[in-house]
Amino acid sequence: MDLRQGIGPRRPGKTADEFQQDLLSNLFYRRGTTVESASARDAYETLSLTVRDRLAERRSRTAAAHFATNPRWVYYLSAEYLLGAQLEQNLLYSDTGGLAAEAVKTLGFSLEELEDLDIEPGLGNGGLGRLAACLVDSMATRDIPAVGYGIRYDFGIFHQIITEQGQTERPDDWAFHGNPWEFPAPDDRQTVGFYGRTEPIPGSPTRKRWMPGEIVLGEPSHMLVPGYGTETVNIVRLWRARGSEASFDLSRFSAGQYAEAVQEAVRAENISKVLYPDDSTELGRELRLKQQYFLVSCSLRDIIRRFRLRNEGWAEFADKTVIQLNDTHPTIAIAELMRLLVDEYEVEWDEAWSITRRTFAYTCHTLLPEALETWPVHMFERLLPRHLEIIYLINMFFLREVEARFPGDHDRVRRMSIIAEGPERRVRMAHLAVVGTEAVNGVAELHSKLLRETVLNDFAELWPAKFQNVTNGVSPRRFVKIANPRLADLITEGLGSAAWLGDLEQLAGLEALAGDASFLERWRAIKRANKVDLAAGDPDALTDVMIKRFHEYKRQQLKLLHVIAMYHRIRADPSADWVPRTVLFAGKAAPAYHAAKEIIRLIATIAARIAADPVVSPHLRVVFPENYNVTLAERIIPAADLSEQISLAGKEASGTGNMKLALNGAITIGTLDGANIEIRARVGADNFFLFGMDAYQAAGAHQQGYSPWAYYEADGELRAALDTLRAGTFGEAGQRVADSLLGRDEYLTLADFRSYVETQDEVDQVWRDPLRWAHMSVLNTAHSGFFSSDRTVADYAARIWRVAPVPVPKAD
Ligand code: Z57
Repeated sequence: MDLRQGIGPRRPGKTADEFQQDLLSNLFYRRGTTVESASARDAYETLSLTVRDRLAERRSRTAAAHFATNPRWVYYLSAEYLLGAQLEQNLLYSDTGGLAAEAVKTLGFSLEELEDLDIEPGLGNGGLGRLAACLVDSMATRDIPAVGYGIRYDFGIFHQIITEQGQTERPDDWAFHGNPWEFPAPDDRQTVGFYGRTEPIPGSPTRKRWMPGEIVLGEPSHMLVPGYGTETVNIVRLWRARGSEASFDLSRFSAGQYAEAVQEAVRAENISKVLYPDDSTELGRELRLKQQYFLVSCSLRDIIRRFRLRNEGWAEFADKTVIQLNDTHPTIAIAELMRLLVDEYEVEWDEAWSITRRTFAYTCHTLLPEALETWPVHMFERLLPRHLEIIYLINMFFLREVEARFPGDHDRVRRMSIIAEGPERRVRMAHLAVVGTEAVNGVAELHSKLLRETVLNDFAELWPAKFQNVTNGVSPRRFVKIANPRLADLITEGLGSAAWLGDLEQLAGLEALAGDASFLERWRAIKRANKVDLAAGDPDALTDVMIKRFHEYKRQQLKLLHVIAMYHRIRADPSADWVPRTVLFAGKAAPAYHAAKEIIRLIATIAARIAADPVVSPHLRVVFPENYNVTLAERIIPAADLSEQISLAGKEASGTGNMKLALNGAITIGTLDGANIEIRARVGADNFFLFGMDAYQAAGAHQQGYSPWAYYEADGELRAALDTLRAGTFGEAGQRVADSLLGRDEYLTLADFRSYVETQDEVDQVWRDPLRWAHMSVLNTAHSGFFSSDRTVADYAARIWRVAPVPVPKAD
């Protein structure tokens, strides 16, 4: 029965007058200030609330439609979300940009001023976190009932400062001034246990009682995730750790030990204090495992609570629920669901295991061994004793299955075990993730293939049907419409409609315009205007960008060797007709990743040296805008001419910056790695600068006696670049980078150098023919429609989740 009987809250109005009135009401009644005394921040908060109300109204209709339908749900579990700034996106998705721009003028501010105050929740490191944000956007856009679960870190990814000394880090107190986009939901708080011991339950062979030694509260809040061009508004629910009431020690307080009285609560709250700033590497710290279990435990209980709103028993749980694990970080969920079912809800083991396996799916995002999480057994045992017991049982049944399929193949059993034996036994989370899920996917064709052939080969032999590919994608709203409004307008004009924003394959229609000289001129003018806005050097220079986390496998060092080669060439012949270039690097290095920080330091040194060199600086400029984040990406990507995707083949799982740049008309120079291969297949080999060895050549190189010195000896230009570094011309960082390259050169930088430089020479040649370049640029945009995250989500929905959209009725 609907108790409201047709009565509901007054809906926010659609007219300019109503928007204006709502803005003033919010200023007075929610912000508690007046027009006369409103600060810019008052105006920002008030505008945000006014926009948020419009989405909240849609949210209430979405929740009602979902409740009525009792659909199959997607729950996305991710330790990271890089949502980006909220105001502009929410204006776009609520179609209130025009109303807002007018209304805020009456408060004495411009929309741009207020956008500058917007928060950017940096709750992630890089590609994996941004992918989570693009996927939740596209799930809402595709009307898929979904919740994204994550952690509300007090401190997000650190704020980076660049000096000539390299990178320094500052804390990112992202919600210091509050977060107007967030709804706290304290009534949905959960209780999470850690440590302690387990006890058998008499008469039950599999059930156990776990008596945790520490109890922490998880308090949720959520942010709204609107769909584009639809009524759906989903949520991302973020958990924050709090001490329980019992963690306040009254007796100590009474004894005057004030700090000691709260120390347990402080310890509890540390769990969601800070994001670990490592991308694609694992530290194996206990607090990180605590974060992971905290996210999982809170989220699973919330999922079960939501299931129970419309369903009884467990028979339908796996039909109504799919939980997607974003990498191994939330994989402990497999053991936790087993624990909840078996110990708390008294479901038989086999039945619980059947439910669990059918509920989960796992996305793997890497091939790097150092990114595959393993936890020391002794740490697990201390922190999560019951989960370790459950993992042992899962492993026992699993290894029996392996033994039955491959009798006598003891080595295979050892390789596949969830527990790695050795001097320090470890829990292999990727193995648990494969064993406990219905589907496993990689994030680009090559990556999925290499997963099957290498790291997960044994598992792919056992369960071939489990392994799939779902190529990543990016949100065209954020990375074209919002980031590059000029280009978006030209595309809409060229295609005669804005429908491409919800159906990106329509970009193919631009092909018909790629031969039109006046269209190409406008295309060029937009790129130039975007460069003027970015203000990172001569807008007529070729803007060559490498924007991504710093990691040796991504090979920023290769780009640097090319920069040094260009520097030497210009100095040798200053009056030649050089193609002017601005080389732009941006990105963060994990604070403890010394080799990556040396590379940043070296870039800073070379940038300064070139800027001070009157011979070289007219032709070549190196810039390093600091603190790369989603907002900065939105400024750089529209201004890029050349997209550097130069990882060693077989190391970059997919890449998503490569997609954003191609969509914005940058031409890729890249290896046959990750999604580069699919970009090249779509935009055409003629519109992509390919270089370097392939993944199979790369994989064999070290065993075949790879020697960086052979390349050093054979290539004079390479030798000159390395000798300059070795001589200390660019400081100690340069010497250390050269030592590493001439030492082992793990990522075969020297082997790919000649091919890279030759291809860069080709880039220069094409650049000298501006219309040819523009033509290639248009074709990159035209044929990148596949890389919409709307397509990615459609793939997951059809092949992995098997969910149907639930349309939300329009307001009457
Ligand atoms: C991360 O950002 C990625 C993989 C990881 O294992 C971790 Br941990 C963090 C990245 C990959 O390096 C990219 O190639 C990929 O495009 C991205 O995840 C999204 O799938």
